[in-house]
Amino acid sequence: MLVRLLGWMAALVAASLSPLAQAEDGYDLWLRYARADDTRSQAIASHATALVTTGNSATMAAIRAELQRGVGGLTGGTIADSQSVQAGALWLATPEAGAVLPVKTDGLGQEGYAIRSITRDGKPVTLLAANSEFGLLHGAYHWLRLAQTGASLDALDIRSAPRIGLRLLNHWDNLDGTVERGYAGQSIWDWWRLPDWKGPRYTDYARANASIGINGTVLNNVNAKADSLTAPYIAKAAALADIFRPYGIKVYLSVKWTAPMELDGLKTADPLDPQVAAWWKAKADEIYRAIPDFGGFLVKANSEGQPGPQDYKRTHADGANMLAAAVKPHGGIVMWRAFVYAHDNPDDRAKQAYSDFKPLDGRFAENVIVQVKNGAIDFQPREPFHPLFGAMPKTPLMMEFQITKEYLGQSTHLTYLGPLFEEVLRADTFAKGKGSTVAKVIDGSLEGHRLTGIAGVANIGADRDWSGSIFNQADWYAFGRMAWDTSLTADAVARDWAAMTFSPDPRVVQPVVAMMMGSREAAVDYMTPLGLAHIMATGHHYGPGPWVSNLARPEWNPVYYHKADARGVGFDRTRTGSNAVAQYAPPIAKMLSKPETTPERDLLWFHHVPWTYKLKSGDTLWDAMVHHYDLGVDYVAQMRATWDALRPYIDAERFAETQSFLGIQAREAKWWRDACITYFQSKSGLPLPPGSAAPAHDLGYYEALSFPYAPGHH
Ligand code: GCV
Repeated sequence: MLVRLLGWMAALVAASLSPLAQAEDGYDLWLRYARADDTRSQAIASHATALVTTGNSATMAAIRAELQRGVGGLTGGTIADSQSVQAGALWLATPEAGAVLPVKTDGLGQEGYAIRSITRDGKPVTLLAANSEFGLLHGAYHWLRLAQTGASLDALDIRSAPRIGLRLLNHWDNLDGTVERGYAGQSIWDWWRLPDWKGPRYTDYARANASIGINGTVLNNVNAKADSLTAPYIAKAAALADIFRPYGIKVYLSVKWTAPMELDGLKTADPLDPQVAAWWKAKADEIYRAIPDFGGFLVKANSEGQPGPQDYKRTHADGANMLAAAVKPHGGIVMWRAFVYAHDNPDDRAKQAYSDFKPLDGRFAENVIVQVKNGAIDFQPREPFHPLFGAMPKTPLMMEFQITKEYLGQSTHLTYLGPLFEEVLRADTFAKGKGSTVAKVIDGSLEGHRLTGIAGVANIGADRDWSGSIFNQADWYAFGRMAWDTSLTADAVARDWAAMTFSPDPRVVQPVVAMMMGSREAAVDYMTPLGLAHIMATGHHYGPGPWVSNLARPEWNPVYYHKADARGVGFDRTRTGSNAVAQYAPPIAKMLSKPETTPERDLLWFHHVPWTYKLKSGDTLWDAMVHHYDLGVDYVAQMRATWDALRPYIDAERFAETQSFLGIQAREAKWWRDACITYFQSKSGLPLPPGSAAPAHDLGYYEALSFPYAPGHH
């Protein structure tokens, strides 16, 4: 027995010395705190000789633990707690702690922070000042980011505060452990063993989110089950809320409209029925008894088969306001989704949310915020910004992005979403003249709203690496950073992420960022170039299915979106078609009314254009379309080559996974290209432009492919 044990131990020691043992599984995300080189390590240590803090709250304990972990990992040393400021100390202080701060905290709110290199009694120290411990927490993560990315820690003079109040993840996690549109395994919420078993992963989830400024999480799927509002599930949510609270993260729940009927046998869910309102009020009271800082409700109503107030001939505002009254005494809010389209409405799907919601502007209670997807259809690789942004000045609107890449290659394609977020946030609605960006709509500055928010549909699951791939972690990261500061560029965020995730070595950061920055455009190219949309195959939305025309609802069929025929391709949304362009402010509507003035990237979204239409480049639409498909495939080949050259700098495990996934992406980009070209060629009847390779198979081959067990589709 002893001999066997010794043998085992020897094997373990050997394993820990082998290069493979240094491989990383991605669990640590961007908070790896890998040992810095000696020069860097000394620089960090000299700015962290001691940690001066006051207070013993759980938040302060979390801050101290994170700084210990960070400095410890980066330098191999420790950072000692100290009562007094000494040379090289990190001094964390709030005005409440009684300190007379040499840095003003006005304007930093309850979450912002200032970091400044100062001299205190002749000693150089780094002061991190904030109005609250949550501000200190965010500031500590900022300082750790500087330490991790190789930035200077000298002469710091940083002030940062979020403009958007609610920065939330939306989990589409089901109570049975599956995740709708989740590609990273099962749900991280172990509902079955909660509230008793509270695994360490929940704390690491909170750390990761706090490190990028996320301050709330909706735990369950918007396609909600009433059961999540029963006492046992409230207790489970409360257990999570307890873990997240020290990190400044509040818990929210999605609710099912008919919960009062399903759970307590009420005869109706009519929002104007006093019994229904009383039920929700009592339910809210019950939740707040368990979770005093509960954030509020998220609602998907009258959308894709979900029940809602319209079933009782009431409006979305009637429904939202009734729920808002229930949570208001507790300071809660209601996030009411505008993602609606009705099976009995023959109008262009892209118009329906605006048509339903615009007339309700000004009719929502003050603690209601309407949650609008970035585009009018559904998280496509590219969509023009949603026309509701800028069109409801009296109503706070929050953004809904999708971090999980339902339509962008899911877990295996490297398609960095930072550029998508940036493109949408910077889009100009012209609602109040030039410069009325979507970012200004959602941060409340354009129309003077105090309730502001941004949500991202999470890409998190129980996979060891959280997000299904290492590079998908970047989308979670970018969402948080850009929600905190909408003026950040996707490029800057990618740099930080690459430096923290792999190495601050420029030989790593530069090529990794280069791969990332063009990757979303490449997916647009090999999937839906020039404004095409929603031509994914049925159900799982993974591969191509432009030919699909047999689904029950017209707007579930790709042919509805591209309308390809012998003459041309694209959806006419001008006056001669659905006139969706009229939902935009006049300067945009005018620009979009003609193909010549429409940005080419959105051309087929707004116009049905002849195959022989000449683009600015002089190419015909058909040739340009094929060219874009080729570009997308070529880009993936370049990413593979770039990644292969990074082998010496990346640990074996993460290198191999990414290499393998890029191989999948290369194969599938070609599949997308070939299938789409074959299909569209069957309409255009035109030859491929010179130099463009013939697709590998005929149309029948692509049409016959089927993937009944693709993940994420529940
Ligand atoms: C949660 C799309 C997705 C659905 C999702 C829906 C929504 O239709 O395919 O899975 O349901 O959007 O956002 O409500």
